[in-house]
Amino acid sequence: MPLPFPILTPEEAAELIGNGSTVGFSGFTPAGAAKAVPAALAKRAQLEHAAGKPYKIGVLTGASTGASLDGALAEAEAISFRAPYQANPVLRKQINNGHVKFVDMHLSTVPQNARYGYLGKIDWAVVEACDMTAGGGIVLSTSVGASNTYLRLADKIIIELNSKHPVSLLGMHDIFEPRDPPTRSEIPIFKVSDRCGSPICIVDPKKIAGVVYTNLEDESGGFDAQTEVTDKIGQNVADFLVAEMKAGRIPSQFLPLQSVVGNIANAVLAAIGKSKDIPAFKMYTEVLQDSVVPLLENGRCKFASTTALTLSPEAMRNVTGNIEFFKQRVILRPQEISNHPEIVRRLGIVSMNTAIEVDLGGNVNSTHVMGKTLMNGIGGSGDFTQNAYLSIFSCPSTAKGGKISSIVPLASHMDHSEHSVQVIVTEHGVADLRGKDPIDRAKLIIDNCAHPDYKQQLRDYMKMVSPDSREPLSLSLGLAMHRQFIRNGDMRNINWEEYR
Ligand code: 0RQ
Repeated sequence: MPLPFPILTPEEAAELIGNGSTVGFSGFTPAGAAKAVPAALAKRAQLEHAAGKPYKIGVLTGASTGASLDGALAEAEAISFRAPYQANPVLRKQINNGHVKFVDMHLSTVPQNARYGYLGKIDWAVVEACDMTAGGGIVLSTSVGASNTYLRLADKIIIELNSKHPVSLLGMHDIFEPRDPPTRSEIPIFKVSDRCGSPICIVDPKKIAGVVYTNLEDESGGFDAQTEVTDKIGQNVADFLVAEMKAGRIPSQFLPLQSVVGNIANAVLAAIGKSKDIPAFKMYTEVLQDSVVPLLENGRCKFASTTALTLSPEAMRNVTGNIEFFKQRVILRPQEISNHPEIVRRLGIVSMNTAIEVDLGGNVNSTHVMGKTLMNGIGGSGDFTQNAYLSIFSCPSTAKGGKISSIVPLASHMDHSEHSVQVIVTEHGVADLRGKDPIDRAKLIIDNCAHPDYKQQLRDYMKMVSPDSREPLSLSLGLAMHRQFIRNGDMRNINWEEYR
């Protein structure tokens, strides 16, 4: 039976969305992101601008998206406001030069913030689906993110019905939106594989302004090849987890893992996957990336709960080619649930996230280079870190060919505090900060994690911290390595006296 909704071209859909609208798009990473309508909105913006007319929209999503959404809209200078996360170089520049307002948020909190109106009125939801019904049943595609909430809150809806994604994805999603306080009850997930919601989103069909038919692959790229440094970090994390199991602090059946997206995360998962001492494990995470697909296939990973299938086209073909197998092993949840503090704490998750820099107090900066320049955003790293049973941060000990130390006296921006960060890992080793006093933590981080080029200068810094200070902090020298980098382009061989 044909759908009782107007069939629109992407351009016709874009015509409906007026200047100044706020749009909730699907997409958590490029997985499941709307593609055709945002690309048409970008073209429309260029035409309007060429005619001397204003055209910008507020863009809400689950997390980062792909080239057709953040990329095209940023290039067309069509974004006025953006939340909650991005990873696009053009947009990043516009945020950093103040042309686009950006709110960096814990991803689990986005739907609730939208419900309470902190992100403004949501005029449109533009959401990718793999199937839909005449009655307003929507089968989402390769991510859930915040789509279920945007579909419910938006005045009007446009569906991108993407035939690239098989309709047999039906059954992989578990859509559950908690009530708001004071009537919220527990979220009934007690095991990684528990389901508590519906396989589809149900919307008021009167809100559906049209359907745009597409046939487009997700714009998720592959990853850079692993390097010696990322391999070493991965091995250090795996060895640490094995030692924790042997010490009885991780039970023999293991605990669910959370891991971010990226090269380091890929290397960590590869090392855990290969370890003979780590039993088959489960993941409760926000992004499932390529490295997990073979681990699911060979049984090393028994089950994965996520909000996005961030897979390269080849890995996606493996999944869709064997969809019934993967539907028994993967659940796609809303980001409000995949990252929910209640579940993370209940399941005893081991969180594995990535740092830009770590300070000697154990505080982590994941978002801002030299304290001011936004890289991507906090993403879900805070949702997991604050509530994990065991929170691990990894990073290479240096950046920019050794000119920047990732271990610094004082972080130039703080995302994860010493109260939540438990373990630091670089290619040189592991600093287990649990149960340690601040000064002992600082010594451990220098001894075990700092690059040899920086060990002595960090030890010299510690000598200048007042002996009666509880914290490893000199107010005058805390940011001296950053100041030297801005002045000379290199943090090495600092003369501390110059900065006193
Ligand atoms: O810059 O690209 O110009 O070379 O930061 O660093 O080492 O390639 O590592 O890609 O894993 O990113 C923390 C940014 C790490 C990421 C961060 C520069 C470095 C390079 C990238 P170039 P690497 P990664 C997903 C989960 C927070 C949010 C989160 C992140 C670039 O993991 O955004 O967890 N995490 N999201 O050179 C200056 C330093 C630096 C530095 C690294 N100390 N100073 N530059 N870089 N350290 C959320 C979802 O969307 C799903």
